Amino acid sequence: MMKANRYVNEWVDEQIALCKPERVLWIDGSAAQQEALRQEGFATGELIELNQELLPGCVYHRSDPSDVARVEARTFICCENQADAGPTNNWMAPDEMKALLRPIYDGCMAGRTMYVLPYSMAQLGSPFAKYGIEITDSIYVVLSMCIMTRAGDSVLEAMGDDAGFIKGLHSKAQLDPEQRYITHFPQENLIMSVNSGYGGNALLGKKCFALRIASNLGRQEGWMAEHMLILGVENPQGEVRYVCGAFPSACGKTNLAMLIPPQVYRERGWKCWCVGDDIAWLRPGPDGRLWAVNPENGFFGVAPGTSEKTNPNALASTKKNSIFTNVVLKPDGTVWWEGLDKNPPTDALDWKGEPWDPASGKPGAHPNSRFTAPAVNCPCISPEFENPQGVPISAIVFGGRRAKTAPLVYQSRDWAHGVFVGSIMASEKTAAAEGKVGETRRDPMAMLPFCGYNMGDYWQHWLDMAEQIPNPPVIANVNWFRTDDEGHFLWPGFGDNLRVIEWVLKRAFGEAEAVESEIGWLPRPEDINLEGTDVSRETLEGLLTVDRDLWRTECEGIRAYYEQFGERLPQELAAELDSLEAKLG
Ligand code: OXD
Ligand code: MN
Repeated sequence: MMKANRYVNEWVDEQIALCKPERVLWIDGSAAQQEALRQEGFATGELIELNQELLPGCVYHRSDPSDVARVEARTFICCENQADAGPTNNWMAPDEMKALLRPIYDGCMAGRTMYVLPYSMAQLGSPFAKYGIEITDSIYVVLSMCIMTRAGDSVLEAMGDDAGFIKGLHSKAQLDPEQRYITHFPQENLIMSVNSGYGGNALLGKKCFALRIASNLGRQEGWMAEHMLILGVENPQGEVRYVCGAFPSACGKTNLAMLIPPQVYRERGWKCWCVGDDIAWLRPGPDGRLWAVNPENGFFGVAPGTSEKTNPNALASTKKNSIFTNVVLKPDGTVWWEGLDKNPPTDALDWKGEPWDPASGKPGAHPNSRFTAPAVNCPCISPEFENPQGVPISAIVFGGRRAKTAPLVYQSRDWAHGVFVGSIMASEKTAAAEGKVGETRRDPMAMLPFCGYNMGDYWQHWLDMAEQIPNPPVIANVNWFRTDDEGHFLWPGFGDNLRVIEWVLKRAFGEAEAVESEIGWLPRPEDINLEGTDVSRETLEGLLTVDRDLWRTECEGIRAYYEQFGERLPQELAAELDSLEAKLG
């Protein structure tokens, strides 16, 4: 067993004194230790073994029915000044939050094992890499973190004598929703999460560290932590160009990250490679371009809707060494969820563990049920996935779900305008989400729940990055969800989205034409390849129109949204909005 450095040991000892576990187990990253933990999980019922012939290495887990999603209302940024957390984050002063949490953690691991898990976000030894220690009392969390990150002794070794690790204290405690807190102390690189066992709240490497804490680190150190997929697009000449994409939930982000080119593209030799499905860490490279790594090592994907048709690569990723949470459990030890196929099992258990009748109208899998799958399982995982230097980014696409306002695609005029385009991202609610259908939720850069400091300062950081990136990626906005007057989608989406990405990437290399509009550069209809689709030229023309009246109303909404940031709103963004309004007349 590798010995941790004294800073790690000191911090762990303090947490032992607070949580008072019966035992402490350091996670070494070995297969044997993980197997022993699986066996223990089976014995206590925390885990259920799945059919080892059909799903080798796979296990099943149910979370508490009150604990199935991230809890934004109970997620806090605890920095000294409330203004530094900004109007879009919950805030509490660090001392006050710690005083509130102390009694909740006091003795919370009595009779339990405390697991101490060293992990790395990004490839060990990469210039991007940051190391963390997660303390937890959940075997599910340990096994999930071993999939989602590089974990174990090798991380302690890479840390050496460094005191600069990210501290994460997690306990399921009593799973009490009233005492559930997901808290971040950016000034101490500390995360404290309690009373939840759900992945997004409990796998601290993901949203808590790789976005909320890392966004702070990026600002201090001159890089960016973003809620973005990373996709490599290989053209018939064998050249691979990389694009990052930020989308709010329910906009097909995982599908885009694992896109399969349309048949006519495949026949010509186009290929797509997944580097990341959720998070990108971006740094200026010595060549003046922006380089990206995916700091994670696995996918924590939404199961419902994932099928052989919608995303065969994601499905294939789950066929071994994966964890399924809150899906339907079939009597043969395999799993099912809505949208997997058209044959719901009739003799299975639902996500709560109760006998399930597909005719009941109740979903068998929770709508936010998940798979946790190793990235190496993905058939289209990029050969550059393990490259510690990352990949050079030629384009960034922002997107949302807009029935009418946003065209299929438009390109920003320059970096500052691109930051504006990201800052005004919005998505209309679907029936699946809370709130009124059609209501827009503004979600700048898809970072609304994940930006660990004032969003106004975050935009300023984006603007300031320009100086370090003389050769910046182009920035575009895409909208796969435009509808006709009857509400039918006009664009086929899925693999056909490559047609739009192709234009964006060609723009980055000066290989495609565009026309200027009030909102930015638009492709001419002939610039989007429609070969092999049944999208007509007229439909495409319609998809590329900009309705001035809608955009004038949009500007009012943006102005109202911007207002809450007061003087933290960067001047340049205020100027972009003024200029857009002036253009619209
Ligand atoms: C996720 C999310 O789980 O964005 O990735 O909520
Ligand atoms: Mn996400």
